[in-house]
Amino acid sequence: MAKVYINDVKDLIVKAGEIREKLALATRRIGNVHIGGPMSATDVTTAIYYKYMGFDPDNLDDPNRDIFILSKGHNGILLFTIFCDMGMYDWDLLLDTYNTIGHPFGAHPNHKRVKGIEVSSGSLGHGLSWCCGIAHANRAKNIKSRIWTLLGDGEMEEGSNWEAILYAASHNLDNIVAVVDFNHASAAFETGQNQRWGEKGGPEGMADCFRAFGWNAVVIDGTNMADIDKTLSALPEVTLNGKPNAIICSTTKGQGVSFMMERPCAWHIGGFDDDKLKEAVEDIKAYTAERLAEV
Ligand SMILES: Cc1ncc(C[n+]2csc(CCOP(=O)(O)OP(=O)(O)O)c2C)c(N)n1
Ligand SMILES: [Mg+2]
Repeated sequence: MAKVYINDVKDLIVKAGEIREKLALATRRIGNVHIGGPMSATDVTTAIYYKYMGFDPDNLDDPNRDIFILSKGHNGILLFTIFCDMGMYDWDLLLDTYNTIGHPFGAHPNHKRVKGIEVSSGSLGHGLSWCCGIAHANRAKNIKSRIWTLLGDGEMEEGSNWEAILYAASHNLDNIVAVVDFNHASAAFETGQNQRWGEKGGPEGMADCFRAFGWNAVVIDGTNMADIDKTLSALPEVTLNGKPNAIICSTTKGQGVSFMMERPCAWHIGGFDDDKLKEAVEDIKAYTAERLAEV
């Protein structure tokens, strides 16, 4: 049975705040972690895992389950934190062993070593191709679950994505949902410095590119849980013969922590000392309270 852990938008906002605080703590304890991307992707990933994909740690082999592929694999700490929050792993074990040889939690997720990880990732630009393969296999078995993938805006400059995007639409793989965390920065560049998206540039331009390749595409405020919730609940039913769906989430790298949002490229990877941790946690609490007040 597909599980819904959290239904209410306010409760999803609270959960996203908790996940961000845990990410901040992880950044202090681990010392050096990809943090800007996980912070910006927290809201949409929380909504997907706790409400929309029916994620069930006790039924990870269920052939009818939804599948989530973290195409931007460098954000693995976000999934590991969610898994710990769901009780699948011990939180202290994660923080004590992260990125240590001989232990399961690498900086990038390893499918062979961490249950819940469907596909090992880290080399950018492959999630969508995986989606195409799994989507075909499911269609052959008449399985109508969704195949989700989370991509970065920088990652979208990888040409392999666009092969998969063209392929998915050509083959009517409407069981695929591509979620792009458009946080306006890659590792060292503001988005748009390397490549401009369509006529308009930015998230709207990227959505036009998806549409030109035959997808349904929407741009949403990826920091607004009510928008995220509305969009995910309105995804068209899977028919196994329609258009794939793209959701471009406009966010800021480091979302929720002002010193990171002010210098997004400086916070692709980083570590906190005690002062930075305190500042980050205070910010996250204030940010979460503001978000709650809006709904
Ligand atoms: C094929 C490949 N090229 C380069 C890298 C190195 N790299 C890791 S993260 C990153 C930037 C990714 O930016 P984005 O997709 O926007 O991710 P986010 O901002 O969400 O962290 C790069 C270039 C990689 N992991 N894989
Ligand atoms: Mg980015």
